[in-house]
Amino acid sequence: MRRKITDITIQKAADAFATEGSRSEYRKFGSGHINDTFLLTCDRRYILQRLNTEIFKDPIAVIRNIEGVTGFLRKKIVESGGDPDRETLNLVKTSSGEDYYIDEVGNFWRMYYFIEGASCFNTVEKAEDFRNSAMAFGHFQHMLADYPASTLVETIPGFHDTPKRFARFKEVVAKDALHKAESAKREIEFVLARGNDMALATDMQKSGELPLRVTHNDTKLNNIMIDDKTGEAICVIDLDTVMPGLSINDFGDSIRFGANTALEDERDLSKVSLSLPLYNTYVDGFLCGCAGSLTDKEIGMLPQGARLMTLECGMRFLTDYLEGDVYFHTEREGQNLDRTRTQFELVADMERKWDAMEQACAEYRK
Ligand code: ADP
Ligand code: GN1
Ligand code: MG
Repeated sequence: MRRKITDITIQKAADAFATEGSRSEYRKFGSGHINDTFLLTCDRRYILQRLNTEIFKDPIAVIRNIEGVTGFLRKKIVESGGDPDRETLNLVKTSSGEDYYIDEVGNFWRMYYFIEGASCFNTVEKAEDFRNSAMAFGHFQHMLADYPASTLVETIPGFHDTPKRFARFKEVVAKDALHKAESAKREIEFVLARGNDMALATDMQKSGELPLRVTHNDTKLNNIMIDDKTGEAICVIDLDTVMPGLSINDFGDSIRFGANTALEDERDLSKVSLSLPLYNTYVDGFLCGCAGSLTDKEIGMLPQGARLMTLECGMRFLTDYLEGDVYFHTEREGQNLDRTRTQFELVADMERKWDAMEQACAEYRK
C-alpha cells in the first residue's frame, strides 16, 4: 500500500530542492493517475512530485531516462530556434546538486520548473487543440528517432505487452480474491471474447513488421501542455514511460482518451462514442508531426493501435477494480469499473466504425 503523505513531509521535500526564493504555498495539482503532484509557489512556480515507487520500481532509472531525453530534446529545440525552457520538461536540482530527493521514510521526490501560460485538458475543447497535440506527439517521436534507445531503461517492464496483461488479467479473474468478479461479469466476458486479438500488434513487432521506436507510451491529452494564447501544443510531459515501443500505441492511446466524446470515468455510457471527426483530425496531425517517418504497415495498423490501447487500458482498469484499486488513483468507489465500462463502450463503437477508421488512414499510405 502507498504511504500517506503529511504536510510536513511535503514541506521538507519542497525545501530539499534549490528553488528561487522560499516556499510560500503548495497545493495538490493535476489529474494524473499515478504520481502525487503538487504545485509549489516560491519566487516562481514549480511542480513537486512524489514518484509512485510501487509502480516505478527503479525510480533512479526513471530520472536517468528523463535526464537523458530532456537533455537531448533541449539541444534539438535550441538548434531549431525554440524555447527549451517551455518546450521540454526541466528538472530542478536539490541543494546538494541531485536530480531527486529521497526522504527519511523512503519517499522519492523530484521537481520540475512549472511551465507557465499553458494548460492540460481532460477533454478536447477545440478540435484545433487536438490537432496540435497530435502534431506535437508525432514530432516528439520524430525528434527521438536518433536517440540511443539502448541507453533507456524499461521503467515498467512489458508496459504495452497486451498479451502479458491479458494473461495477468485472467489470473486475477480466476483468483477473484475480493469476490468482485460477479459484479463485472459482462466486462470480463467482453475481454475474453477478444482474447484472440491481444497479440495482433506484439506479433507484428516480433516478426519485424512493426519497428520498435523511442516512444512516449502514455500519450493522453493531459500529458501535453497547450499554450493559453496560441493554442499550440508546446510541451510533451509525463516522460516516466519513454521507452522503446510502437508508434501505433502512441497514436492509439491519444485516440482512446481524446477522441472519446465522454470523460474516461463517465457513468452515463450513452455519452461515450468515438468521434470520427476528432479521430480524422488526429490521424492527420500525428502523421504530419511524424514527418513521413512511419511505414505503410504502421499507418495501416493505426486503427488497431487505437482499438488495442483502449481494450488494454480497459482491461488494466478492470484488473485494478478486481484487485481493490491498488494501481490507479481513485476518488470514489467503483471508479475503476466506470473507467472500464467507458473503455469497452469505446472499443465497441470503434468496431462499429471500423471501415471509416481504416479508410481515414488508407489515404496516407504511399
Ligand atoms: P502522472 O504520472 O500522475 O500523470 P504527470 O507527470 O502527468 O503525473 O503530472 C500530473 C499533472 O501535473 C499533469 O497532467 C499536468 O497538469 C501537471 N504538470 C506536470 N508537470 C508540469 C510542468 N512542468 N508544468 C506545469 N504543469 C505540469
Ligand atoms: C496513467 O500517469 P497518467 O495518469 O498520465 C497510466 C497510463 C494509462 C492512464 C489511463 C504509468 O497515466 O498507462 O493509460 O493512466 N500510466 C501509467 O488514464 O501506468
Ligand atoms: Mg500524466
